[in-house]
Amino acid sequence: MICSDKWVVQLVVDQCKARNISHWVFSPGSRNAPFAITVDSDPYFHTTVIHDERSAAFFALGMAERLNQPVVLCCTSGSAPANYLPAITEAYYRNIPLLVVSADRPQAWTDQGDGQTIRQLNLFKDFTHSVVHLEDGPLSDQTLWQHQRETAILFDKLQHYGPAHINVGLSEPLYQTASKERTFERNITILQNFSPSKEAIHTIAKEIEGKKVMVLCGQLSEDLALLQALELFASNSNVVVLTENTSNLWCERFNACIDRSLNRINKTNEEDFMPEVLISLGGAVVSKRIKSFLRKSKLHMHIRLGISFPAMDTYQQLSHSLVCEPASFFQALNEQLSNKATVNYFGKWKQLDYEIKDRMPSFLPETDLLTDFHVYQSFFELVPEGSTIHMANSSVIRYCQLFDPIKGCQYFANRGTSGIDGSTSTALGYASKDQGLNILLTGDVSFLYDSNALRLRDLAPNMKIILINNQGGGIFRIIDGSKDAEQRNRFFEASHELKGTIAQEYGWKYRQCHAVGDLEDAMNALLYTENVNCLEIRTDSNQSPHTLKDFFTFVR
Ligand SMILES: Cc1ncc(C[n+]2csc(CCOP(=O)(O)OP(=O)(O)O)c2C)c(N)n1
Repeated sequence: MICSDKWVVQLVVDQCKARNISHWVFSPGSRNAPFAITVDSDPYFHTTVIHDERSAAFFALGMAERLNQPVVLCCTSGSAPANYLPAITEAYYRNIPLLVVSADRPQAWTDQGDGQTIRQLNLFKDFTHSVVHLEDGPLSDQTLWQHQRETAILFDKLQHYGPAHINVGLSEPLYQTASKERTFERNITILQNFSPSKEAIHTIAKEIEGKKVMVLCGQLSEDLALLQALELFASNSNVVVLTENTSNLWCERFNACIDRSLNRINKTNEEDFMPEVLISLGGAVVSKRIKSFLRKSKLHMHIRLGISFPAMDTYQQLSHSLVCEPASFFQALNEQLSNKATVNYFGKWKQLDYEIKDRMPSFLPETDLLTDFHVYQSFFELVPEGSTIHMANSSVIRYCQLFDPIKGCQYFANRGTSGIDGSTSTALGYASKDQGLNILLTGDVSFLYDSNALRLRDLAPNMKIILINNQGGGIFRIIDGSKDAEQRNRFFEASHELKGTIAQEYGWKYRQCHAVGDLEDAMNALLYTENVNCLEIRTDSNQSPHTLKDFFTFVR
């Protein structure tokens, strides 16, 4: 079959076909020629041609009403799409699904005196439920993902709510054709107010039966109902539940240290560990490794659960978003699963976890210098059950993911935007309304950034601070790229000689620790006595990344 050689044009047409949208009303012009060529060459489509865009749009409105399905309006650039506005306003207030596909110059040419070029992107902004701009250009994985995702969501909204607009920047030549070699369709279904009815859950239960299912939990508040439902769901041998400490879900069957486990998976065995079905819930996931692992996996489906950001496509394969409480989803699913042992996906992941757990205690850093790793190792051994742990961003939260969460502790971090600017203030604000022991683990840059918060000590007398001073942004010695960059020291790590003594000036009972030999005593003094409530631990910034690397090698 012949089509325009422009892949963005093929993508829009494929998306229409995938959703059974077959009626197009064209108004003649040059810029929209690639659409005319593509649609006209496919006998699946029904086309009507009307010169006057104003009339064409009302004509399409009538068609959509009679057919009870979306109709596409396609015109050239300039004042042409502006003439669609009256009909679009009518459609908007009556929920009639008209899709405007307006051809445009590439955005770079807007307001540059090129013929028939106006600011058309926002023409229908107030009277459509979704506006997407696509741009002609080389086909890259990232642009394809973005265009497919944005249009998939737009089509989902079009069918539920009414008019939508796709503006397409196209460059010349416009009339060149190609033979159709692939389809660019992608479907995302977003079910608002999803209620886990028997029928809906039955369909999902059938889809996932016998498949490798991974549940990935991001940041969540403690939720007993969810925990119980997930525990039961995890008893299926084809299910693995991955959590992070910020998920605040603890169960022996879950894998709570994702990076530690992924460290043992390599190219030769990764397929065995990749899921076929992904169910994700909660907010941000800390592990970068799991994100790239899942983007590489060939998912049969990805179901996203929860109320916020239903269209977020972190793993680039979102297929269904169910806007509902995750606990009620798993409760309903548990009632319908037969729990037949078909594939031991759980065992594979859990074995990794157990093997690492066995090896962890024998890892002793091969250095006399005090490193960041020593601090976390000691902290997770000594921290009292039931504490509330606040983690500042950058390497602190990443190190904390390497240790099994302590049962009964709660974990918090500003992972909405991962800023280093307010971790101390946030932790103090939380502690000021909490009765129990609150502990903040922070790096030196975050600590100094938010040092004004130290004045708030009296508002949260139950707060203890552990400042891990590696004399700069230690994270930049760990992450690929920055760790070897010539500019690392000055521009990224921004190393300094400042100390946390400022805490003393605000009345904190401050202690310093410089040596491995003093660590346990200092940590105990902070955690178990009234004598210290701010402990600064000076670690060796050169040695720390090496010890972290040694750890990963040791538990591989
Ligand atoms: C407001 C803000 N500015 C800049 C950054 C970029 N950034 C991320 S980590 C980091 C350094 C953090 O250093 P530190 O708090 O000492 O933690 P470490 O990495 O040493 O654990 C910076 C500047 C950010 N996340 N947020």
